[in-house]
Amino acid sequence: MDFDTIAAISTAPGEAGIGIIRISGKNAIDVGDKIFKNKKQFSLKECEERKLNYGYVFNPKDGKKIDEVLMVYIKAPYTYTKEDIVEVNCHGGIIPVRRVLEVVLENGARLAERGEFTKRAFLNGRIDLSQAEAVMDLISAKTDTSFDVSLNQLEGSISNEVKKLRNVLLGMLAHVEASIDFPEDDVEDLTYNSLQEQGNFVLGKIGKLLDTVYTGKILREGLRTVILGKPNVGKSSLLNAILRENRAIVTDIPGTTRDIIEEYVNIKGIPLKIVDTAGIRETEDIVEKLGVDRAKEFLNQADLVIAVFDTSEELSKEDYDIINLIKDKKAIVLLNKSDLPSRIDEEDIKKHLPDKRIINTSISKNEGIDKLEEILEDMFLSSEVKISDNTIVTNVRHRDQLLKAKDNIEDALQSLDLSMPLDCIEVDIKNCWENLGEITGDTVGEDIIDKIFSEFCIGK
Ligand SMILES: Nc1nc2c(ncn2[C@@H]2O[C@H](COP(=O)(O)OP(=O)(O)OP(=O)(O)O)[C@@H](O)[C@H]2O)c(=O)[nH]1
Ligand SMILES: [Mg+2]
Repeated sequence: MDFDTIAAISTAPGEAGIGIIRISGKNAIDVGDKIFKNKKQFSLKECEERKLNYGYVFNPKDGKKIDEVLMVYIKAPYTYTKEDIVEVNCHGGIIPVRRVLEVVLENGARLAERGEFTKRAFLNGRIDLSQAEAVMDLISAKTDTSFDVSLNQLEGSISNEVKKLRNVLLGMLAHVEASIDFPEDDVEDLTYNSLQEQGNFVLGKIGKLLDTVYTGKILREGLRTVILGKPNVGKSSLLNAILRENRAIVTDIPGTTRDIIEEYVNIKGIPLKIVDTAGIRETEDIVEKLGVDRAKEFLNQADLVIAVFDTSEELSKEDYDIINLIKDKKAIVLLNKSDLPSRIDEEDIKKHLPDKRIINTSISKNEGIDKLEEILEDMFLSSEVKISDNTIVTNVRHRDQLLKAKDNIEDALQSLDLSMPLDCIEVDIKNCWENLGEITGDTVGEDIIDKIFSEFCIGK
């Protein structure tokens, strides 16, 4: 496509060794040519393509030097955007990059919108929409695992699956068309059977992709983990032990933590968004009461609860309240202060929470934390989904499209079961084909494209 010329600062703002200004579009090389001279007074076009050229950027209006730079131009189509591209490596730091950008904008480029370079890569057909989305995920990845999954997606893991399914659906549509155009009774039976077989194949594959959504969500957003327990059992001590820093205040006064404390931590590749809460108890103290309410709110949104009990004391009413609160939750139970004589019968807890993993810990002696981390890994990775050999759906938009596609193919299969007329079935198959096409961007509207790229950062 024939677009105008855009430019933006592609490196993060702040002081750094170098800063990069990127220019893309049909006049990119002209713009670069106007503002660059190398040491022998050659302009950019007189220099070799695809080579970093040492020289300086100047203002053509008054000839004043702006910064010493390395500059390169690369001709379309073998570039990120499939357009002519110029990149200026100037000194990092707010002033040099801003001054270079200003002179670029004065000489024929316009400031790029968020994600506009990647949007052009998509519109010019170098990558599809799911790959463009992967670019953003790569940049914002918080753990190695989520980075790896995004890299797979950029290399086409989702695109390939979706393309295969759309091909099957297209075959089904062709079959339906042919049967409508040339109706013969014996062929019709065959048509129904073969459509059913292929429809089930598509449904199965969509189901497999949807199975990965939970893992994908955790990789993307982090496992929301709430530490819960009555006051003084060692919740804040646990947070500190996991973070390996003294983040939360720890004292032997019950009711020390009043507000929630939220931190990110990476445990064996699993991103955890971990929350320490105020100890749950009935209290007249207004501030503490608010803290307890917030703890309960967070509990509702949690993917995982770490429930802490103090084994050096007998189970109290508050402990039983906690047990009730976590019964139907994914939870790990810590019996803490195991360095002190025990007054809790583990069997009693097991009786009330038969399906929960229980660990004895002494957080102050740093015992049992490894075990907790192992169990976390185990719980997370023992699910059906193995990250390494699977296409993982991490994107909510993809999930929604898959759910729609699933509904449509299920409708089609049901209609086939009831031997409904083929043109009714055709509509559902076509819808499924379109739902999947929205993932790769083949059938997507402009509004959705704009929305996706507006969430990108400037300069990407
Ligand atoms: N003996 C022993 N003491 C511990 C252990 N873990 C924590 N403590 C102590 O228990 C007390 C309470 O610890 P905190 O981490 O503040 O407990 P909390 O659950 O956050 O308490 P609140 O914020 O009041 O709800 C502190 O004096 C800790 O040093 C342990 O494993 N053994
Ligand atoms: Mg605390």
